[in-house]
Amino acid sequence: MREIVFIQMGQCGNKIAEKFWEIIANEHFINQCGHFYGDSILPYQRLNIYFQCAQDCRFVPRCVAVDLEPTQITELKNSSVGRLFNPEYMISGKYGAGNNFSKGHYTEGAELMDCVLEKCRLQAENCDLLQGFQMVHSIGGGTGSGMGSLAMKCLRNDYEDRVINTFSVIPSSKISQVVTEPYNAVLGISELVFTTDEMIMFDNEALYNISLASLQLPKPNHCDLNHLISKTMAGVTTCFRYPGQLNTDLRKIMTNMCPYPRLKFFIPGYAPLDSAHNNLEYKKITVKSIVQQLFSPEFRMADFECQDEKLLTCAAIFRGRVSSREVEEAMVDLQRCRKEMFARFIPNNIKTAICDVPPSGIDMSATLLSNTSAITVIFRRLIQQFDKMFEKRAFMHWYTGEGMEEEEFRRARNIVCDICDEYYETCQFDCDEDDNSDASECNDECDCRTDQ
Ligand SMILES: Nc1nc2c(ncn2[C@@H]2O[C@H](COP(=O)(O)OP(=O)(O)OP(=O)(O)O)[C@@H](O)[C@H]2O)c(=O)[nH]1
Ligand SMILES: [Mg+2]
Repeated sequence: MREIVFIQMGQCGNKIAEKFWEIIANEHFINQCGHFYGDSILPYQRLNIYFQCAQDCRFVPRCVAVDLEPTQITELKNSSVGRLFNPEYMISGKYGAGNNFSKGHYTEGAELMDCVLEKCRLQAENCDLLQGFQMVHSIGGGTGSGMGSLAMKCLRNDYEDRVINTFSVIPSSKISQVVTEPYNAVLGISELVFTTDEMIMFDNEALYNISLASLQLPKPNHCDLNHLISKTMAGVTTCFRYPGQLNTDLRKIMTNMCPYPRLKFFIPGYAPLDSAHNNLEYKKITVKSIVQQLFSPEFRMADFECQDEKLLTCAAIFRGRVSSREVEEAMVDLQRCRKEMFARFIPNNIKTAICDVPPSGIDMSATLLSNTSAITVIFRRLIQQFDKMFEKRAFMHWYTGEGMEEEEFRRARNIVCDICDEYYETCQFDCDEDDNSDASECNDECDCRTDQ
């Protein structure tokens, strides 16, 4: 088996992970005590990817839960999936990192790091053939950004040839009042870009907008956002969890999706999106409507106003009894209509996979990962907020007080700017090529807007 060790870091990471485990336990017919109650082989076949089989055929999530304060870990233990977890792999500190990257990276978090690494090592040793690590965290929090990036740095040293993938939540002032988040986020990204292989970025701002405008939730909260994130994570991991052909492990995703080593930031999408108030049972869902929604800006999970966005690569994973011909036609239609959006110097840059097993409650769904220049809009938003504070050295004493130096901030900012430049330069390759495209090829019937 190609097992994955899952790391859930900080409050945000553990809250999202709770939902994620709830969904995948349900999909794989694992009850609250960890026992398999299904009657078919399909959900059982690859259970070992995310679960460790313990005594009495009990399936235990192969995860390490970490937070520098105890509250969230206690909540996780008391949640509906709490009994699934092995308490020995739940680690908490006392006081938290106080929204401060440096506490997570250099002081409080560093003190607890040996313990975290030891737990990761034990989990890895219990695997037949470890494929890599996945971490879910927020890059706005002190623990999520500081300790999360430190953990990835240490794991990269210890497991050079394993794949490291993160699900990283980007902060937004629409849902959080913490002023130091742009510092933490820029510092976090500047570390993670060197230690991870692929980063799937969830922008809280976009998720908030989707919830408010498209799903019509009057006042979206973290729970609403986590509903969307966890469903998408379950979608992304479908190919690992069930037998299939494409992107069946972390390394294949990496190879297919990253044309250059530093261009490894993926924006996710999921369709059909729902909420507690927006019930899908009454809607007709077709392959065409799913594809339209996946690529429509109102439903993408990264907030951006990118006029000349270029999609370098993308992977779409369909679930349910969908016809591969219909999927192929819908994708071809889309590429024809939105020709300008796809980078021409990478032919066949859309990969699709189909998994017969639908998510529970609906007939079909799709998840998209896209490596797109639009990520730079988010990075620039963070840099702008970072610059405003850094210009006046606001809140710097919290960081220098823990031993950090101003130079580290400058370096981090430059690294994030360099990533933006690299995306920009890569997209210029298309301008160098002859443009033989003819927009009129797109027939009038082809409507790539969502019909939600
Ligand atoms: N989507 C989502 N975002 C969250 C959630 N909880 C916190 N956040 C966001 O994450 C950022 C704060 O990170 P936390 O995870 O609370 O912080 P932490 O990693 O525990 O670090 P410290 O509390 O500073 O030690 C803010 O931008 C929040 O909006 C959540 O459940 N879902
Ligand atoms: Mg916290």
